[in-house]
Amino acid sequence: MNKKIFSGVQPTGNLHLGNYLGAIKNFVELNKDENNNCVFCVVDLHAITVKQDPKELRDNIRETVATFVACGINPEKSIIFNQSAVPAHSEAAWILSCVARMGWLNRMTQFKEKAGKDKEKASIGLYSYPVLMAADILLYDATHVPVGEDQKQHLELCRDIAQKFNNDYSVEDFLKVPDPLIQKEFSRIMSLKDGTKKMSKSELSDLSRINLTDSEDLIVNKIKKAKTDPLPLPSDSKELETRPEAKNLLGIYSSLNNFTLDQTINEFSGKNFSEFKEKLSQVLVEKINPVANEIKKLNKENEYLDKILLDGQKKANEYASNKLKKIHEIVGFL
Ligand code: AQP
Repeated sequence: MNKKIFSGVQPTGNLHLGNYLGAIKNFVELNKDENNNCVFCVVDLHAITVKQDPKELRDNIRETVATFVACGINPEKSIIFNQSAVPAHSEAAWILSCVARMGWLNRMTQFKEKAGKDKEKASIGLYSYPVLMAADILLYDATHVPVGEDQKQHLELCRDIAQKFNNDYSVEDFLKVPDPLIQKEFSRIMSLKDGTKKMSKSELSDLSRINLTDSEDLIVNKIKKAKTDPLPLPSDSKELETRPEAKNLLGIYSSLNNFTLDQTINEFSGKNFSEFKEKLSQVLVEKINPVANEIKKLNKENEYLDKILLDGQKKANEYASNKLKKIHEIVGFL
């Protein structure tokens, strides 16, 4: 079956191992299949839901494109663009926000986590961003959306919004209800400092994550300092339920090598963390070093990166503005 793939990444800083293993690795595989039409969006409108420095934001937009290409996404075989360059996203988001219900948005756990205790001071954009995300996806008739596990709830909301729009306006199947593509295993990579917290760009401590631009020394150092527990590595995956840091590190090793968790457990059962960490650092350096070098090289090629964005914008704009035009007709705008 031909798949229409849409996914987005926020240009909010260095992309990290969680973004790579949870999402971008999957983008690359989907992009290799000639039957798929892939749209990868740098979601800069999402980024400004929390304060951004304008100069850093511009740099981060380009660096996100550089990271896509360095990881293996082919810009000739996919549409890569930044969200703010296609106005249909913001317009469709407004229309869909009149379809979405407050009760649905009130259930979004990511808002609760990101807004923290002082919800009153969070931006309205942070609250309503899942509706913009729904617009992003629905404008391209995406059939499949590859995301990390943390985005599952937002994808469900997107499906609900699509179905309600189709029902409210009696336009069966007009907005395509997309399926999430979430990896079965290792879809949520956790912080190196706390195995119960997601690895994240916005976490203050850089030691909590492996950035895709980290040098060999930094990677080795971060893995050395990664939190563990005093026990030897387990022989059974059940034991990992109460050992989040061990589970996370073994998961990272498995995902990088395309092993199952059980294969990795068999390899290291009874061994101590120092031996395992050495192997983990090795494979991380092997996988990340070439990507880091490529990102650094591409970061100096602004003209090339801007051309990718401009080409992508033209194609994305044509598709999205056509879909928006139909939405206008359905809603009753003149
Ligand atoms: N820790 C993670 N494990 C697995 N997947 C992850 N993703 C993010 N973190 C992990 C997936 O990466 C894609 C892009 O995410 P994003 O950058 O748009 O936003 P995010 O999920 O909010 O990522 P961060 O790092 O936590 O960013 P900040 O700190 O800026 O909010 C998504 O598919 C996401 O699931």
